Amino acid sequence: MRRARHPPARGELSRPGAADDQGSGTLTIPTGEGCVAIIDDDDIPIVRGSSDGRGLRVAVVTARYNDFVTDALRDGAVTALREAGVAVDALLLVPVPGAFEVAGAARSVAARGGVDAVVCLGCLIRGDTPHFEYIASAVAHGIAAAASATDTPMSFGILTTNSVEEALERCRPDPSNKGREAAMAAIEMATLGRAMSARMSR
Ligand code: DLZ
Repeated sequence: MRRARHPPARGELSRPGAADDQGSGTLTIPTGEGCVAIIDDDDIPIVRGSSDGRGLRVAVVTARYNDFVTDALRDGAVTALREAGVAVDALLLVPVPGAFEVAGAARSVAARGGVDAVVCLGCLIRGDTPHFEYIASAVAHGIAAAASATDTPMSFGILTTNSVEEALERCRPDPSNKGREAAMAAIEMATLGRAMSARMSR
């Protein structure tokens, strides 16, 4: 394959510095059949979130249905948020009846202001849940729409599993806990928003 090397000229791309900016190496960009441009990505501006939750206010909306799973997801999320530096009084727990109610509550809490991100938690188990696909799809779309309508990051920690066993595997009190993963995604997206505001308003 023919390769063209196109280092950008100095000054062609501006690159404001930032503490969270760890970009390095090269970036390979297809430019057409048989031709690839390799550029030094040190020259490309980058904005990214972090895992630092200090100063963030986060709501955790949790479905009570299947609470033998969702309590453990909530505990994983809260543990991760606290470890990331989110203060106790900057956390808000919002229990709701079931997964179907999660998006509405997430939207309500975000629309009232005062939160930087919402972690959405629930558990749908295929065998136990008639219309499983329909409900799962409604919940996913509802959360995406709520995040979009309120311009607030909302992470998706709704388990959709084939069995109780699969659900239990995903809520263990360890790094694989999906509540923990959702919490860290929420922090990254909230800090990404802050980083964008700081950089892109220049
Ligand atoms: C009704 C129902 C069923 C059958 N299954 C689940 C489930 O697996 N996970 C869950 O979070 N909620 C379930 N629900 C409850 C609905 O989400 C909702 O709370 C009720 O239909 C009331 O609107």
